[in-house]
Amino acid sequence: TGTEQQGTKAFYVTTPIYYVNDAPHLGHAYTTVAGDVLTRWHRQRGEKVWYLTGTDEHGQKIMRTADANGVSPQEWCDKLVEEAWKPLWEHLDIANDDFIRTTQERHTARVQEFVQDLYDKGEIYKGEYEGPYCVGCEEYKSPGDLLDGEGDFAGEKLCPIHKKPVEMLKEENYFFKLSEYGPKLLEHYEKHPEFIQPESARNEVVNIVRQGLEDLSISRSTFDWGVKIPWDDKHVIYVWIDALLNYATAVGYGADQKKFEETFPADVHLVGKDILRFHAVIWPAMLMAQGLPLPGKVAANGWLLVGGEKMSKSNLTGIKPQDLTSHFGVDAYRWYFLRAIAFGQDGSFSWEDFSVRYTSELANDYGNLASRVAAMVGKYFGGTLPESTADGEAEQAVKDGLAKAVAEADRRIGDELDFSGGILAIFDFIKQVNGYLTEQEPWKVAKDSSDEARARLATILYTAAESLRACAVLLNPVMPRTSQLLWDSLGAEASLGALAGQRVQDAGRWGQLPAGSTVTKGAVLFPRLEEPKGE
Ligand code: ME8
Repeated sequence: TGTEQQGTKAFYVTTPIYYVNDAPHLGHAYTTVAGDVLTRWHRQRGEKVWYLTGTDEHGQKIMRTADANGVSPQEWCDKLVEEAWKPLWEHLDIANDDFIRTTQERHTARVQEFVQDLYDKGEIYKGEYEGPYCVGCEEYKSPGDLLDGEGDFAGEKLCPIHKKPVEMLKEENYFFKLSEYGPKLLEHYEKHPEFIQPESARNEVVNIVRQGLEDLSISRSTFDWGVKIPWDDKHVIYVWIDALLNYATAVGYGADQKKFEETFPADVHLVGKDILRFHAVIWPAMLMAQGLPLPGKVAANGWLLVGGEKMSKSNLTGIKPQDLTSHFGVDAYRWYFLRAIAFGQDGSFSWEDFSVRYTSELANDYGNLASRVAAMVGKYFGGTLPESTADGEAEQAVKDGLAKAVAEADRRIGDELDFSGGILAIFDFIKQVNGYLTEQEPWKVAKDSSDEARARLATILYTAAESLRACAVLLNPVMPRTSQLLWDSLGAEASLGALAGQRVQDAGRWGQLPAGSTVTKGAVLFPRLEEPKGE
């Protein structure tokens, strides 16, 4: 971007690295889009940013899926990554800076070093473990958390998340002395109330740790699809230890000290609430054990629900992200889930709700405003943006409204990860500008050819166009394609330069779009939706 300062630490954001046992669904895309909007926002603050995503490729779940499909685990992962995961992120305009795969040498070699180091420090010992294990979660469960099976599963104990039977496993394992880190973790949560977001997630974690932590089994010896324990190759490293370390290995841990120091630790780990314990308990304890700095924040998003249940690979009810983008478009897709669901809470997706919001907020409020303003500048001023010379109270109210929207969106999206609140602030401003036009009635003012009326008309249209200039900047992290169309239609590229170079926090500085800009009626920002095709 040309704005990156050498030597300063990047604002570093991660998504979970996703299991490649199947193709991505709406839930994975939800977290990844949120991270993309957050990092685009910070880039547009002029900060140096690093956005990481990737795939988690080891463990039993992947191994069994590959077996069932008659290919090796590596072949399976390669195929899924290249044919499903990477193409989806490209399709959704995800601007990640790197994509880590846990089967890459740059990762596995460093994972071994990390674990060896902990072993040498006496943080790891050999012991035996027996307990119920859920392969879906790749996690030993507490017996008290299990559900009683019914019907086909009568007499069996079920994982509360996957609703599938757990397996009793007994293994000789290596253990990490997690139990010793409880007090230090509690102290950290206490000192850094912002460490876990939202509040409900923080309370949940504090409760877990207060109840006392057990040592964590960090190796498996009953299968071999994983990173080998360096001092005992009958064992592979537990997939979660392997996976969490991606956040360090991807940014140069043990390999590129400069890169590592300029990036690590993450400012924000975005995670679903199902994997909060790994990120807010185990991961910081691993870092403490190595004397490495802890992340700034673990932000848990809620679940996208289908029929009241967590949307997952098994109960997808057939909706792929592409099924929605082909109907609503990529930008509307990126916007919808962040707009409609309070980040951190669960939310139900519905086709109807998406359609209603698309039509009222995107097409009517935002898209129509843009096309009306461009049409009027064309009709009354030959497509050349006129100068604003008759500013009064009504214009001041618009300027004040914009300043408020900018401050609020910047705080909510950039600092608080309150995407819906930030987007709402911008759309409230859009409503205000629509209301301004309705009151000022430029189409009536245009009927009067006096100098005074022409000056009013020029002022009204300038005010609306300059407001749209700011909207294009503020909504660029959320809807980059639409913002570019609007930017082009305002003639802003020629006078103000690239959209990506516009600072979000400066978007409210009035008068940036110069009079004389060539305004054209560009493509329709949000086309009318087709009737959904019947089955
Ligand atoms: O847990 N609603 O991978 P995973 C919202 N490999 N978000 C959802 C969701 C839903 N219904 N379903 C999935 C793993 N997600 C591990 C992570 S990280 C070191 C290792 C999102 O493929 C959410 O972010 O099961 C969740 O945490 C993640 O996908 C889990 O993806």
